[in-house]
Amino acid sequence: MKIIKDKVGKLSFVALLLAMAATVLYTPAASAHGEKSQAAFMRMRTIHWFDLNWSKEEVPVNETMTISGKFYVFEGWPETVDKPESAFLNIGIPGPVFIRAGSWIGGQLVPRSVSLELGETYEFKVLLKARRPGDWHVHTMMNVEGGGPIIGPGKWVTITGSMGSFVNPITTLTGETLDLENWNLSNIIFWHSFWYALGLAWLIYWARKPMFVPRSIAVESGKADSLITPTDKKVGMAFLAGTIIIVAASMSSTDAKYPVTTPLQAGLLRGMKPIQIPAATVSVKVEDASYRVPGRAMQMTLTITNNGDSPVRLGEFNTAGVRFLDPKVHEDETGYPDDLLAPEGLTVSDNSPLAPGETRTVNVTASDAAWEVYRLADLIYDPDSRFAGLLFFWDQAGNRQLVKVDAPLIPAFI
Ligand SMILES: [Cu+2]
Repeated sequence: MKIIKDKVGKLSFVALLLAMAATVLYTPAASAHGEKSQAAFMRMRTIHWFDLNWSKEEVPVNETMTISGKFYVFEGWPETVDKPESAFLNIGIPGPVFIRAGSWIGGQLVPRSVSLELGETYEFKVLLKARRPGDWHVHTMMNVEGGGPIIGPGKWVTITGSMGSFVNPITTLTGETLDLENWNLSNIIFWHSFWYALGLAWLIYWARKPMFVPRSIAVESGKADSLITPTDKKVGMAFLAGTIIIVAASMSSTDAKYPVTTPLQAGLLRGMKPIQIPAATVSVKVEDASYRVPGRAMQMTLTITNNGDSPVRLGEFNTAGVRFLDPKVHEDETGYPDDLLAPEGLTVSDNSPLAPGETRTVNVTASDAAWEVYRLADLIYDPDSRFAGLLFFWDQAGNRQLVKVDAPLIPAFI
């Protein structure tokens, strides 16, 4: 009877090990990124992405596309999120469906983390090379140390062709050309399997013996020494010595084969060049702002003063990548993602041109299902219900001005 129990115990232990191994190895394909579950204030009050352009909607494997645009590092950055002193310009995609061939901020190559200044606007570009066929949601993204990944707007891009034809050739500093996609793959597989097998052998060796309860009883009754036999000691020594010898030998053979190696480069790039935007000649004061839950609309009372020398009209309100437009002033021709664009979502009580020197108080409504779909309305349940965004004004000649707004938002439930 005892033997049967022991066997059952060992079997279930092995089953547990296999289950754990399977969990580690199983990685399901991600179908969404959770961009909508990121707190609304994170998307509205950290990085404002605008003038975005995805150069292609369909791209064959091995071909490249770019995502370019600008981002404004919001001046009223929330206290609860670490400042972007160490930030990394990234792309939000479900795994390596593209490889990043290069990224630039203000024209400078940024393969590393950068330090960004609050209140500044930067121009960026990311060059991507298509790797895995499928329909992918491609987002802009900024990884902020202590703040997490801050996701920007996403657009669906289709990659066509077959992944088998993907190549990623590079030339090393010693003049060797190799394909990073499968370079030394067999070696990588060998070492992973080897150490996995060795670890498993170690576990199985000890799992053959009585475990947990019998061991505990033996220890409590003062027979702990009897649990480890001289053979166990020899096996333990052999594992230890074997591991050290294998590591030392393989390391010296690797050193001999690749005498020149450089470490992975890390570190922080400072002094990113922001765009010099001329000071806005339009000033906006938010008198009040409320969000009407039943109407899925945000209402703002704005006092707008035109200190410039040409009449202007309000054409766009952009928050968290959702763009509300007044079609009489501005229409989007960039192929901006549909779900983030409300082409007629902006209503201004009086949007006749505001003459130079004139001040006017208007009611502005930004309404679209995106408030709920993108869960931006969740903002009203925050302990610090503030909204922020960018207002764009145009004059007759098509010159655009950008004005930032940041104010408390009061919900209305009726
Ligand atoms: Cu997405």
